[in-house]
Amino acid sequence: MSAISPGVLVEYGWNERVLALFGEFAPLSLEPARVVRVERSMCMAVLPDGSERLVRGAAPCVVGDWVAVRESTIEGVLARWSALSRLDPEAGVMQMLAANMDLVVITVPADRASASRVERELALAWDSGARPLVVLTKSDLSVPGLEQSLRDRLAGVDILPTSTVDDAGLDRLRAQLQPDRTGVLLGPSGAGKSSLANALLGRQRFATGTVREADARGRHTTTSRQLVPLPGGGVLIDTPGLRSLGLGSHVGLGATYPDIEALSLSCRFRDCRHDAEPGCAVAAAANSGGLAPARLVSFQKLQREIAAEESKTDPLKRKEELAVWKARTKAARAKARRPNR
Ligand SMILES: Nc1nc2c(ncn2[C@@H]2O[C@H](COP(=O)(O)OP(=O)(O)OP(=O)(O)O)[C@@H](O)[C@H]2O)c(=O)[nH]1
Ligand SMILES: [Mg+2]
Ligand SMILES: [Zn+2]
Repeated sequence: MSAISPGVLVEYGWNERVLALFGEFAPLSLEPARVVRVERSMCMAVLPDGSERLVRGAAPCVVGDWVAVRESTIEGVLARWSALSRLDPEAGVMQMLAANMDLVVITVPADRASASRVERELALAWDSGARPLVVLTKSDLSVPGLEQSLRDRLAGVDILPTSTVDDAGLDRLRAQLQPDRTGVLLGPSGAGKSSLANALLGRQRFATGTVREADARGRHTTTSRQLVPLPGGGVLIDTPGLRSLGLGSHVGLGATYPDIEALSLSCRFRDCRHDAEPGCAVAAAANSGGLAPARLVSFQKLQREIAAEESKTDPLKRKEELAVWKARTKAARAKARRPNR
């Protein structure tokens, strides 16, 4: 067995962990490579000598994947330690967006911050197996109190304000990725993901687009997912802003809503949905100011979305869902017949 020489892959995040994962392929005298871009079923991968090559294999690959190749054939995809996926709105199945990240950088534009979108992104980030970091982009446009109100709403999540106008927060973001961590940028179109990538790169590698005057929405400038090494260490994956970020049936909400999870231990019913059940500690907290009512609303929305996905695949769940809705309609009708109570 010849020694593996990772060459420039060190710049692309190669470390002891990847070396260990590559172990099973090493005796086959295959070369390690990292997928830096995906076009349809073909992957562009970077090799130890720094060259980029279109490679193909039996299994689909995704940006961030570590692969073992022979010429232009992928002989194996290394086990992924994290994978960011969303529900594909057209196919109705999970679509993998990126793999082998250590950090999911959730970008929230200060001029159009949506806490409920962040909560959805946090749920996907926690599900990926990587650690989420919320970055408040365009902090030069922020209004006083925005950062604090996001912090309050998101219950203890780290928030890092950044700006590519005055370079605020860039060193702290760099430090999160050094020396060999991979981060993926997630966020709405126009959030400033590509601008942030360019700022960390120190050059205009990615195209950026203006946002619409009227509503500060982006124009979907980025169209593919691309991985780049950062000067000074660390790796970043730029992605297009996605309109739809559906949660799959397997996604849990506990890590995104630890406050609600803790409160729910005091609900009367163990399977309480915090939706008008008697003895609900979560609803009580929302009524008394201990929990932002908007946070509970967005939790319930995501919970319903996950349940709907579950019922599509699990007939027993579907029956349970129907029973709940029947009981609710019955209760609502009974209430309507007794308007004075
Ligand atoms: N004021 C201000 N504007 C910024 C900042 N960062 C980016 N912008 C502007 O925001 C707009 C959108 O930036 P992009 O980097 O293209 O946004 P994106 O998230 O990559 O968008 P998509 O590729 O469409 O998903 C551009 O007009 C940028 O100049 C910032 O820190 N401050
Ligand atoms: Mg972009
Ligand atoms: Zn409850």
